[in-house]
Amino acid sequence: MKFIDEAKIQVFAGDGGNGVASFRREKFIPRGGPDGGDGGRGGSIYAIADHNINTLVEYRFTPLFRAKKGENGRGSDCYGKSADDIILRMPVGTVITNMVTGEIMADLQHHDQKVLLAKGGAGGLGNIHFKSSTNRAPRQFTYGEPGEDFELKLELKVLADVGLLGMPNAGKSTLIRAVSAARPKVADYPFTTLHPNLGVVRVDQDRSFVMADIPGLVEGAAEGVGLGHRFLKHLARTRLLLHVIDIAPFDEQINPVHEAEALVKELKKYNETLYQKPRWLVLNKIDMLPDPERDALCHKFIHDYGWKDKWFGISALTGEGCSALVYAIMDYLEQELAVTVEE
Ligand SMILES: Nc1nc2c(ncn2[C@@H]2O[C@H](COP(=O)(O)OP(=O)(O)OP(=O)(O)O)[C@@H](O)[C@H]2O)c(=O)[nH]1
Ligand SMILES: [Mg+2]
Repeated sequence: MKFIDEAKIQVFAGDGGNGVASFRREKFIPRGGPDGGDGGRGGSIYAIADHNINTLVEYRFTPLFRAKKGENGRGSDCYGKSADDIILRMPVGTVITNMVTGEIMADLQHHDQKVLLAKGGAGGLGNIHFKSSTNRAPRQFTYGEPGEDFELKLELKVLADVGLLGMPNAGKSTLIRAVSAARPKVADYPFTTLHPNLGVVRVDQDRSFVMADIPGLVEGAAEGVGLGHRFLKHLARTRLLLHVIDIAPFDEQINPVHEAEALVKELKKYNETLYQKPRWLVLNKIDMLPDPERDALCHKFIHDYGWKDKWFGISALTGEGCSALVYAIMDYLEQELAVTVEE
């Protein structure tokens, strides 16, 4: 299924049913009192997070939801029936924004989380409520209240601990395949990955983290070159970025150091916060380097690039170095979590 990460919808809660003015009419009761019932409540609209759903695609096809009006009250003390609520199932990670005010109405973080989007109108009152000692035959009743309606933007921001960042063909999808059960397509042409993929990396029985593979980024992405940079928003909530670099490009003209610099420049252009996020370098495709010089070539890259932080040399294809990488990530995430909890 195609991965859709944005949709606009309109939701209309139902109006409340009207109350009614009515009087008891029975054969031997000449002046029966008021018996007009209340109107029913209009249907409300809720969003509920469901981890079995991973796209907003259906909201592209059905962008409008209208809950029913509550029934009007009737005579003989009959209350109108309330209308059914509408429940919209959305992926975990969906952020719902009011398009008019810009206010965030919901941020669905866990499975089964339920949020009211538009409240159905209350039913009106029937004339039974207006009876008093001075007015035994009230003709008053009230109308049902209108239901709320909103224009909403839905945005799916995947929830991953670690995000992969890199030029097309760097081997991001190959890496996520090597360390998780995710099976994104891998091919030797750029922009194989067109939508984000999530993989659960199981380190041991009860330790795991989620990795996100996103489409490749190229120089000029901010200006729309390639697939642009809008996919970077999926990295917004990650705690660590892995910058995957093809250390042995097929084309001799390509200088990995320049490639890495160009990518980071795009990252910075996109968003300073993302740029400031902890980032490790992953030098991929070391299997392509001549064996005796492997280490020396990796170190040369790190030196030329002027990198001071953590880095790993791996082959996503053969799996070399991947488990060391995975354990280091797990340790880092656990430590970082411990610090956050202490604070
Ligand atoms: N020799 C070798 N080839 C690799 C390695 N990792 C990936 N490749 C190859 O590089 C090509 C691109 O790999 P992908 O995993 O599709 O790259 P990507 O970064 O996901 O690319 P996009 O989705 O286009 O951004 C494929 O032909 C892979 O088989 C590696 O460690 N060694
Ligand atoms: Mg890919």
